[in-house]
Amino acid sequence: MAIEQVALHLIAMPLVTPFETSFGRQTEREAIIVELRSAAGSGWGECVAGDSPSYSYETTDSAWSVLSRWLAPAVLARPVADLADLHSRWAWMRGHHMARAAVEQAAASLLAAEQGESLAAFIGGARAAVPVGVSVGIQSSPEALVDTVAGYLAQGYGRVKLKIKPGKDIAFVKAVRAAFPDVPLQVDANSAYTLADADLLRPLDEFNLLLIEQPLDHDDIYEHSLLQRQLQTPICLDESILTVQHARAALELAACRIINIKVGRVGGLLPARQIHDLCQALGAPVWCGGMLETGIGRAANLALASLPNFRLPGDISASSRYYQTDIAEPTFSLNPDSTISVPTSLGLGVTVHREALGRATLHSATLMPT
Ligand code: OSB
Ligand code: MG
Repeated sequence: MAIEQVALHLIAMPLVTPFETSFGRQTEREAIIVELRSAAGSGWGECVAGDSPSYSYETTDSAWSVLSRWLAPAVLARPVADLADLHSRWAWMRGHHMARAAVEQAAASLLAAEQGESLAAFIGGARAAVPVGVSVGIQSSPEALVDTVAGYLAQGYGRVKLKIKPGKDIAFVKAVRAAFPDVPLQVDANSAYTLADADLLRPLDEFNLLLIEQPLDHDDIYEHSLLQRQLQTPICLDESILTVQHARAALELAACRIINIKVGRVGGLLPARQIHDLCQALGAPVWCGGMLETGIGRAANLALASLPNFRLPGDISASSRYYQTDIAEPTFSLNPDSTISVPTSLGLGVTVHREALGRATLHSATLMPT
């Protein structure tokens, strides 16, 4: 499959409700949409890097640079045979996984369509619908959090993730657990604690949580292994797992028992599947994390989460939980059993709405073979 042009679109989309984590409060989502133009039409990918280097060192600025200077020329250089061929072209490069993943997702969508398959089938997914939950930002008080959670439960979400940070943790989780004794519940600290806070975290064992996500530093697998020994609740790593090697180290050191897989963080669907397969072989469940994606990234997340070892609900909520108007159609809605259906049409399974994309776009550039 020959790629004739690469278009990059820097977008900004207002969130329906601000999203607060231990990094800060976000009211808008910046992202780069990657469009690969071939004779068969456009393939689309979403680069999930944000405007600031908080969750990751990658930003929309760093990704724009790497995409235009290195990744676009690599994909334009000669026809793409398969995903392994594409990855081999940037195997020399360090990091910048979110930038790589956006190109890979767009190429995977085109390759899947060319083979007459949905993206899910193309990567080996099997399930028609995947269990999902909702990730709830930090609220001003435990009462406000209980109200917010009640709203999402009323919409049908069957699993809730609460963002926590020091001072906004035990009382908040306790209030939600008291109000909803049976709801599957988990927390995400986005690295807001240190090992010295183990006494602060241990009371979380009382609330029957599915997992505690990324309590400690983003690049400290070792200290997570020390913390896991002091907790009954499984630790799940997000920020710490960028590669298959990290996943293996984390599981063999017992730094976690569960891994959150995000396509952007690990550099694409192919490396995501490799981490999925390793975790399956080692007996550890995985689940699909989210980065407040538009419909483009969400479609890829659903395809990924249809693989068999995605055994916990994903952070893949309905489109309306994030955006008033999405840039892709159809939008995703929640089924009554707290699942979202995996797209079955050819390729990515969503169509980009050019006008909506245009309205969200701050800046575009088109790159061609040299
Ligand atoms: O840590 O999982 C995270 C969003 C942006 C950056 C990091 C994270 C998140 C979420 C939101 O938790 C998940 C979603 O897309 O609903
Ligand atoms: Mg997380």
